[in-house]
Amino acid sequence: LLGTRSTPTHALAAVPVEGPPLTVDGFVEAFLQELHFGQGVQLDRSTVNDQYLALARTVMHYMMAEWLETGRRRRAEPTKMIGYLSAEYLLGRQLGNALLATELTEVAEEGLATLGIDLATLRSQEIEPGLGNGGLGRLAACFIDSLAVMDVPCIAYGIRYEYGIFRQTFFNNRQLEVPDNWLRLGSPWEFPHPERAVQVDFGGHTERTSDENGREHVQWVPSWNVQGIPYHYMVPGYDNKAVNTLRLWSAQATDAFNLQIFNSGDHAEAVRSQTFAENISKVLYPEDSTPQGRELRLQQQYFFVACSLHDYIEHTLPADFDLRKLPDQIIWQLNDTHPVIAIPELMRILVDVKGFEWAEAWDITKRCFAYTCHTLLPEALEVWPVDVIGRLLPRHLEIIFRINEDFLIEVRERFPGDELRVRRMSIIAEHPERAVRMAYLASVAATKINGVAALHSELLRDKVLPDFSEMWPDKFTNVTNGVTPRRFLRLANPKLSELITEVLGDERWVTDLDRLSGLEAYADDASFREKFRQVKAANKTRLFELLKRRDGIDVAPDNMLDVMVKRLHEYKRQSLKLLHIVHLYESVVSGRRDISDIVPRTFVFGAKAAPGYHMAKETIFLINSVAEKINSDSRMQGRLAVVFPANYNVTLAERLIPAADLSEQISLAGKEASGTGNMKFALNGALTIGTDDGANVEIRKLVGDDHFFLFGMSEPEVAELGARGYVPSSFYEQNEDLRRAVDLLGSGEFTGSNRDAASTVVNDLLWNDRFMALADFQSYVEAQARVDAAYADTEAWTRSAILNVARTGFFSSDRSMRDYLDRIWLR
Ligand code: GPV
Repeated sequence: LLGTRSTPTHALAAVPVEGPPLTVDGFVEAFLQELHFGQGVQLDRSTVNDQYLALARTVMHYMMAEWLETGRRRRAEPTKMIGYLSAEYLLGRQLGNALLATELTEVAEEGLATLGIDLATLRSQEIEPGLGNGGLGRLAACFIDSLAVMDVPCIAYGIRYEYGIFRQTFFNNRQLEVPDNWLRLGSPWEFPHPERAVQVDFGGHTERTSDENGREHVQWVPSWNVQGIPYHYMVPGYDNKAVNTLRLWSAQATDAFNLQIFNSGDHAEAVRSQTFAENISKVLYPEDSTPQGRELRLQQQYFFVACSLHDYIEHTLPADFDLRKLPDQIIWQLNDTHPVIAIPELMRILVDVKGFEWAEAWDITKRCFAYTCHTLLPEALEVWPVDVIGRLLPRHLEIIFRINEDFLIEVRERFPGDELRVRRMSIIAEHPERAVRMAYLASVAATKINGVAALHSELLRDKVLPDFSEMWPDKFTNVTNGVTPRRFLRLANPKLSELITEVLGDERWVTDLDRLSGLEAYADDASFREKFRQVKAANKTRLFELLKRRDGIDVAPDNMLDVMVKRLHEYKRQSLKLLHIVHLYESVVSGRRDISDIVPRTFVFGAKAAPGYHMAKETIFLINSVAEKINSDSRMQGRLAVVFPANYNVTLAERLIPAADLSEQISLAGKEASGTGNMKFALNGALTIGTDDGANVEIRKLVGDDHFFLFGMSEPEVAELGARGYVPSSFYEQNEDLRRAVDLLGSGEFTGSNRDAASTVVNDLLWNDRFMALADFQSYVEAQARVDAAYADTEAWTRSAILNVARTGFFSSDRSMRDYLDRIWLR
């Protein structure tokens, strides 16, 4: 293979690199160069796509200079590095952020205008790289943004899926999935390095030999392999000249493997083997918080992890590096369990390849990894059947068994005679089939284990991994999630940003979000409140124009905008939101309430369902059906509306969130690990209606009870009701509003008198309702009435909205990164 360290030219002094001049003329010249010599087209013949690609490449020239300089500076003074391992990065569009980072936005706008080109048009040409499912992937994107902004050395590693998260469309109110061919118009933000390819082995068996000292050596004899080609993405900081690297791996057939078959005359087989190899990075698994036990997924996981460790050890570290010092140089952060196979992989490298004794290798490995858990749902904890791992990675399975053996000895020493505990804690589950519990493997090896919000970390310690926290209390810590203020405030909400900068006097808040507290004083300033409302109104107009263009949806301009956007999942309870809407509708059409008593609202949903998640898809169908009925009912005109734009993604989030009045965060308490959408809404001046769950707990504490609509059972109350035995139908029977809403939903009223279409969801609510929507219904409806009353007092509402912005600076992902550095990475 061609993978190499840098060639001997390093003896030559590095030449300082400079980007094009930061002037309008300099920019225009660089842009035309790219158009002519990059795209091979003259301006008068160029398409919007030509112009977009040339613009992206031009901006990259500016970033590239800083990227090279960052690398040079870091090599001169090596410090400990973060190796972020994540199977998902939900990046969103790159252009706006790159322009912001290079301070080129105005220059580009002006320069392009002199050529008769509209920057906004080029920005909307970009297809966002949807290389993630939802919260977990978006969190990774926020984190790497913050690390660059803080100039912390980090290489983020992942997979360059050829197809990202599917594009959602609706047909007859049902979700259809269209493949996301995001690379089809070219992808200017990446550059491949085929000369840095890494070979990844799979399958086969192991062989044992002893040397003259009687020491056993294990040799893995794999049966097939692929190669990983790295694609580099620059991750720019902000106003600090630092640019980090995101390295995504793409799978290809190895040349040797191909050639062998090709030469044997079987051309068809050669093509087949190539297809087989390339399948590994072909498509993102569209599941969110549910494990999908497909062998290809394990191949993906091992593929990117093996490439990444090899890349770091063989290509990034100096050639003569003493691996005993590895923990001083790198900490691998495991973004949930998807990359946990890195643990036995590092052991394999140290013991089998580098010749370390097991004990020393384990001592090194234990100090190189930290593990973040992102869930509380037991069914979302990944397990891999022993026979699947054994077939794909026989040596790794042996290593896992050995780690487990040593670990269980330790458990027996600590808790003599407690065989029940030993069985509970074993990395290998015996039932229903022998399988590796990846979260346990991670917990045994990691220096630190963290949850993603205060409540989550507590429950993780006490309910998900109680035996592990008893054994190693100091391993457990919390880092509350955060979101990047660059993308989700500065870029997504330019009008609010301008207003904030105006009153705070400068833009330092963009990298120091606690400064938003300076807005507190203005909450009582009537003229400021008026400006704040104008910003919100302008953001609504901007959103409604987009929805008109994008989906042909008309939205009444003056309604309260009530938004629930997130993946569709039962625990998130979109069905509870739906029950509330149907309840309002029913109370009007039945004549029990006058429509004029209801504060005019537009309900917005955005949600993708995993293609194989039946209940979630039926819920989407039901939401669309209810929307169709309500929106076409003349009695509701301008008073109640439900809109559900298809294909909620980062790009749409950036328009939706700044326009929202009310943020729906209504998961059953104890189920949402954190949530991060909740933070984005609060920072953009929406008020939250929410349960005491995930990061809602911390949001409420910071903004204050008077500016947050709390409802529902607390986590201990949920546990108690569960223990008593929850009977949803008893809530149905005892609550007339609920009964009427459920009955209407199940009657076929919304589904063309086809009762069956609604029955999946309605029957589940009545007879199962695992996430207790019916139990929280009354409390939810009451909280919504408080929302109506609060919204009617415009000045007080605006004041609350301003205080939400002023008090949520804590949720910057810059703060999350500081916490990781203090509590995990630099400990
Ligand atoms: I596990 N999360 C996700 O998006 N996908 C997953 O597979 C798993 C977790 C989410 C959680 O559901 C959110 O509560 C959390 O805010 C987010 O991860 C980031 O931590």
